[in-house]
Amino acid sequence: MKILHTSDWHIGQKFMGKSREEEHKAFFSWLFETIKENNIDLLIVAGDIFDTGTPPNYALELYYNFLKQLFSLSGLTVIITAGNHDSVSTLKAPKQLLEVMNVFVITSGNESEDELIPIYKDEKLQGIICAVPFLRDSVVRKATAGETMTEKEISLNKGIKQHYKDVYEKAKELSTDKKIPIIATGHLTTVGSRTSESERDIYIGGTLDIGGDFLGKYFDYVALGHLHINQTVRVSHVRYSGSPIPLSFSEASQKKRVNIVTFENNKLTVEELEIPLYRKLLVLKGNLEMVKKELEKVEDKSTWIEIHLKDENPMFAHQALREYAEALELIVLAIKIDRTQKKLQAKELKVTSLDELTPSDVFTRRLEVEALEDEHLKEELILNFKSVLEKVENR
Ligand SMILES: [Mn+2]
Repeated sequence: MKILHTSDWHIGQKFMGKSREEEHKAFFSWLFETIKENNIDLLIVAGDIFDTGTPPNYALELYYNFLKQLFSLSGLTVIITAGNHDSVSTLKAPKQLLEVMNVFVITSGNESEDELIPIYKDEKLQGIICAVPFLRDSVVRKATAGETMTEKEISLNKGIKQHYKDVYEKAKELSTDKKIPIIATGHLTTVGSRTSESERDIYIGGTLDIGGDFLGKYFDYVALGHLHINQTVRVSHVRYSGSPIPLSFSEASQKKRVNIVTFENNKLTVEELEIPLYRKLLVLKGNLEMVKKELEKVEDKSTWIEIHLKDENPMFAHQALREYAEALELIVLAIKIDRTQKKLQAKELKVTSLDELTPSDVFTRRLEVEALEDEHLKEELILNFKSVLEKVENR
């Protein structure tokens, strides 16, 4: 059995005002060819299909067109699980229709959904997939009034672990002794993994103590999503595929990959396949003269550039760089002024654009303006805001 594991497509992402449509199109056509050439039996997408709960129409069109294209490959099964960015209802709406095309969509992991998907080839059972989506708090934990944050954390951790144990037990039953691989998916931050700046914290105040060793104990392979860096988590069969395109400038230097997972006579091999980069993201650092020289070296005019400016005269340098980049026909999406500069005036701080901030960032910054001395109150406010935000985002 050959599996292609990918995640965090974030179709429809608006990146500092720019669309990622061309990059996603290029990725999908590469992915289609890759699936075909490698004779993939199963495609797993481990969450965050769309960037927001209400994706733009072009994003939905890309998604459905790609699924339709995959349907032309006979014998391919597709498993799609929801991430924290996805709206359960948006993903779920075409669930039954997609099943006709061998595409299985798992959105919440609550009792109404069957997370077990047996994979057959030539009428022989090849493996069982425990398709676990991003587990929302309400699915794994019964809220009790008056709980402290620590108590919430403990019961959340317990709930998630229990969920994985249960689904494993069911898979074991279904496999009835045959030595076939049992594979799980997941959308979470695990202990011991590396994060980039663009992944949101997904559980309110929740620090998970779930690591690769816990998941690896039960399953023969764990296809994870949420983190955008391709990596293994403590054991070599628990992995993140990472996102197919860089989703923030902090990911500019990362190689993007998918995992090709092969089980042959119960032996596992994983190949990390590099995805060709369609558009380069570039971060340049230094003072006016240094950045100017770096800009001159940029050959590919389609590159998206972010500048971290550290200059004696930031206002002047900022304007000069804008003009210089324009003359060179380069696309500079943001110029950030280094805050450690001495004598930085308040009016010069207006360099961060709203596009690079999450709602939580905005709230935290607004809070900084208030002269709140009670640190505890501040924390409570942030947690309450996150809780409201989660409800809005998970609608
Ligand atoms: Mn995510």
